Amino acid sequence: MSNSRPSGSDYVLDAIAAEGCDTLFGIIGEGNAHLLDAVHDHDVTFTQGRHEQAAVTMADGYARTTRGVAVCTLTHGPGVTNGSTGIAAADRDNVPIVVLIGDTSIEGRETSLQYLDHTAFGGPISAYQTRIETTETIPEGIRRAFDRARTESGPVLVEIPGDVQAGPAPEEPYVPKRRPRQRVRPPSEQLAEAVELLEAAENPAILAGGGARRSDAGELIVTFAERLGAPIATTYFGRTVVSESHRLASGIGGTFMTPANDELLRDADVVVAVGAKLSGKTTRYGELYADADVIQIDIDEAAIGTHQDPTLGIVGDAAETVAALTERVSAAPDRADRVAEAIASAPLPWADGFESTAEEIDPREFTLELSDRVPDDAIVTVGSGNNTGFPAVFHETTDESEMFVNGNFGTMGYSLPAALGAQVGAPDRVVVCYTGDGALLQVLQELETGVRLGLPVIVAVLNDRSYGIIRHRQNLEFGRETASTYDSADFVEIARGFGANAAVVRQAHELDVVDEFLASDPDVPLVLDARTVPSVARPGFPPY
Ligand SMILES: Cc1ncc(C[n+]2csc(CCOP(=O)(O)OP(=O)(O)O)c2C)c(N)n1
Ligand SMILES: [Mg+2]
Repeated sequence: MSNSRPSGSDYVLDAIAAEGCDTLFGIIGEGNAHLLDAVHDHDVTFTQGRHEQAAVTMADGYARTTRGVAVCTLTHGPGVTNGSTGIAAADRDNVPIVVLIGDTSIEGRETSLQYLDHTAFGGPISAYQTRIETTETIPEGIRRAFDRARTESGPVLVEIPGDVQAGPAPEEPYVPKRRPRQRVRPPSEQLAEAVELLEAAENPAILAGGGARRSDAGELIVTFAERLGAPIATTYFGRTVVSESHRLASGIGGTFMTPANDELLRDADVVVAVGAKLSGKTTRYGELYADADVIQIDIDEAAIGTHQDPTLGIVGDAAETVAALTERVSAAPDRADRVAEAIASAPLPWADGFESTAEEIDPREFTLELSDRVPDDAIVTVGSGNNTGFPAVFHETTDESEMFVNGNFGTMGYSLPAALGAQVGAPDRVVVCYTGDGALLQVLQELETGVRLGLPVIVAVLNDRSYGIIRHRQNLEFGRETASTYDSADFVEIARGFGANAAVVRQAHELDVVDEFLASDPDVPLVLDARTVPSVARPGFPPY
C-alpha cells in the first residue's frame, strides 16, 4: 500500500493527525477495514476495545483527560448501533468525539447487509452528522467535523463510504480550521444587578459546576469566595474545580450533599451558580434554593433557565464573570471566617459509624480508604447506580484530580471503558474506576482490553450483589424486590482469567493490595471485588 498513490483513507489519517490526534479508538469491521488498513503507514495508533459502546466511551475518557477532541471509528450497521449508547452518553455530557463511520460503498448501499441510515439514526444522540460522498469533499467534511465537535463540545458522526476510503486522496493539503479562544465578557448591567443582590445577601453561597472547570475558573472562584464570605459547593461535574481541603470548600451539593452543605445551602439566600445547569440532581429536584435568589452564570445562553429560571442569568465566561464580580463586591472577612468554621465543625459524613462486618465492608469506608491510598492527582471515573454516591462524598478530590461521571445519561458500563481511555490519555497517572457489579457485568470484556493494552487501572467493584439503586427504590416504593438481586459472579477468577490482578476486599486492611500494586510498576488492571454491605444506600437517598 505504501508505494501506491495515497488513498482517501490516507488523507483522513493525515487530517486527524493534523488536528492533533494520534490515537484512534474503535473496533474493526468490513465498513472501516480500508481506513484501518492505512494505519500501518501513519503515526496513528489504533486502540481497540471489545464492544463498540466501550470503544466510544474509551474515547470519551480520553477526551475528558486530554481536554481535546478524541477520534473513534466504527463499522456500519451493528457497529454503530452498538456504539450508540456511548455516543449518547458523550452527547449528554458534552464530550467532543469525532466518530468515523466506515460505510458500505455508495453503489448498492441501501440493499447491503448491514445498511443503516447512520446520520438519521445518530440525529438525536449526537451534536452533528455528516456524510462524505466524494474524495474531493474529504477535507471539508473532516474539517467541519472537528470544528463542530470543538465548538459544540459533543460527538460528531462522519459517514465515509468504502469507495471514498479507497479512492484517490485529494490533492489539496489539509488545513484545520482554527478559531481563537474567546472569553465571553459579561454585560455590565447584569454585573451591577448581581452585585446588588450579593450586597444585600446575608448568606451567599457559590455553586461551581462543570462550566467553571472548563473555564479554569478555580483560583478565581476561591478569591471570590474569600471576598464574599461564601462557601464553595460544587456539582458532581464541578468536583475538581477547587481543592476540597480549602477552608471554604464545602464539598458536593445536591442529591449527594455533604452535611456541611446540608446546613449551608439550605440557609443560603443568594446562590451564585457558576457554569452549573441546576439540574434536578443539583437542586434535589427543586427542593434546594427554592427561596433563594439564584444568579446563574453560563457561557451558553441556552443553558440559562434550562432546568429552573434563575433570578438573574448572566451570559459570560465563568472566569471572566467571577473576576468581574470579585472586583465589585465588598469584602466580608468575618463572614468568611464564620463559614470556614461552620465547614470545619460540620459533622463528617461518616461520623455515624460504618456498618462493616467481618464479611462485608461498608461502601463508605471502602471508598474513603481507597481514596487515601491513591495520589492526589488521580483520575477517578464513576459508575451509575447506588455506587455513584460514594465517590461523590467519600473520595476526596483536589484541583489536580479529575472525576468523570456520566451525570447526564446515567449509563451503566460507563466507568470502566472511560477509565481505560483516561489511562491511554494519561499513562503516568493513577486511574481509579468505581463501578457497580451489575454495570461491570455489562462491560466485563473490557478487562481484556485493559490487559491487552497494558493499562493498570484500579477497578473498584462496589459489589452489593444487586442492581442496588433499583433494589433500594423498589423497597421504598413497592415494599418488595423484583429481579434486582442475584448471586455474585466470581470477579476475581474472571479478572485473573483475562490476565488482570484481582483481590476480594471484605475489610479495610485488605486494601494493602493497592499499595503493593502501585509500588509494583503495574501494567495490567487490578480488580478489587469489594463485598459491600448491601443495605447502605447512597448519601442523600432518596431522591434518586
Ligand atoms: C445501560 C443501562 N441499563 C439500565 C439502567 C438502569 N439502571 C440504573 S442503575 C441500575 C443498577 C446498577 O447496578 P450496579 O451496577 O450493580 O450498581 P448499584 O446500583 O448496585 O451500585 C440500573 C439497572 C441504566 N442506567 N443503564
Ligand atoms: Mg450493584
